[in-house]
Amino acid sequence: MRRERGITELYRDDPERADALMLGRRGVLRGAALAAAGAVVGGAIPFARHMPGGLIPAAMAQQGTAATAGPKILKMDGKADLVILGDRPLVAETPEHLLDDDVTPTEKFFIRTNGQIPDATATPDAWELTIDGEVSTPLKIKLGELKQRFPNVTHKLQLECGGNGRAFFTPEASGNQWTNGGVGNAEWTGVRLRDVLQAAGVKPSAVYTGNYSADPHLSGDPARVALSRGVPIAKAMEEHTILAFAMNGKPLPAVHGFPLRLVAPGYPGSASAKWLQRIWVRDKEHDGQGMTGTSYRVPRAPMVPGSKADPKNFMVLESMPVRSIITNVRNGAELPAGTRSLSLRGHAWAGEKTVKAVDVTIDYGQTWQACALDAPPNKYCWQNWRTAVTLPSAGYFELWARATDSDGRMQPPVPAGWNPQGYGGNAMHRVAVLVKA
Ligand SMILES: Nc1nc2c(c(=O)[nH]1)N[C@H]1C(S)=C(S)[C@@H](COP(=O)(O)O)O[C@H]1N2
Ligand SMILES: [Mo]
Repeated sequence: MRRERGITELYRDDPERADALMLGRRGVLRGAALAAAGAVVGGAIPFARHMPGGLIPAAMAQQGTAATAGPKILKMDGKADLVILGDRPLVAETPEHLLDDDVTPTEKFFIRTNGQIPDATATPDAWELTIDGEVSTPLKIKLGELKQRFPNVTHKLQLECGGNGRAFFTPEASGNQWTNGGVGNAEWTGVRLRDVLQAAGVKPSAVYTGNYSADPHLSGDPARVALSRGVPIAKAMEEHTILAFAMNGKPLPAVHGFPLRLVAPGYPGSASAKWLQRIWVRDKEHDGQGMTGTSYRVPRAPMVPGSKADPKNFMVLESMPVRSIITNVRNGAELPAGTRSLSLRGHAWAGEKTVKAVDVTIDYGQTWQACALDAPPNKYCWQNWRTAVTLPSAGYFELWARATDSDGRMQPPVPAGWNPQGYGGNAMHRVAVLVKA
């Protein structure tokens, strides 16, 4: 704890000196600067000569600054100690070290709301779903009938917020400052959306879906919609796009969309509408709340970081990018003196792709070591990886994980593709550890 206080105090009491130590240095840390940086992170930095200039040590990158003394922790029945990123609307992320399970327990699953949380219905089987628009027979079907009429399927599917990783963009991107915890991998049970769409008879003119849900707008104004997104019709017809009524074997909790939600895995989480009431099959790209301007949209051509956006340059963010997390070692962990071998494990996923490699480094990327990587049990389940690293001495180390997707795309060291709302920031996960002397 002393070390965290030290960093916070250093920034509060003498921000210029702190910046000179932690940010303003160029190239190699030497002499007094190295000793001072070592004091801040709590130990010697054996690989200091490889630290990139300007790198903010991971030990402090996620622990709050002088302005935000510490994370605010969620206190909600049935939920673990998630970190609150916003309380109106409620947004909470899962610290990476709480994501160690292969299947994310419901209590540890992140929460993202854009509006209010609707009152849970007492009679879930009477919940009505409407399918209309570009279909030959519009449907109005109760959840009870939906469960009976269509085959029930269960898949492990990762769901990731489009803004996951946003906190690492420079300059700061607007929105909830997710680190890497806007993701979870639950076991979802429901019916395939395509079975239901086929029952309604999808017309050749169908291009896109438009979701409408029961969550009231934050303002309470019934004329305004909290969120209304959709997916291209081909995505809606995929085997793993489901209308889910259960999460990890139990009815969905209220915050996760009770009694019925979509799960469109691989896409930004916002496409997975909770509290779902209507799917409007459209003859063009949906233009509901969250589909236009710079919302869940990314530049076609790179833009100058921090510059003004031209909406004409923007397109809908579809597949999420590749990412990996280390889940068995907590950022800032102190390891007992003499620790030289350290097992590492975690998960990796890549939106609609699969992950073909995960590598780790302990020396700021000078050398990389390949990890063992499992195949997913079903498409869109995150993949487990593991390895062991050898730490040469006592001191401060950073463990970095980097995944590569099936197209050969790799996570960058810092988020690339700056955009005003900070989507798709998939920088490598960095975990600081201090091996006691
Ligand atoms: N109706 C509705 N559905 C929604 C949202 C919302 O605000 N309203 N938020 C979306 C976003 S942005 C994300 S990332 C996921 C989060 O799902 P979770 O809260 O179950 O983790 O739900 C999506 N579905
Ligand atoms: Mo999201």
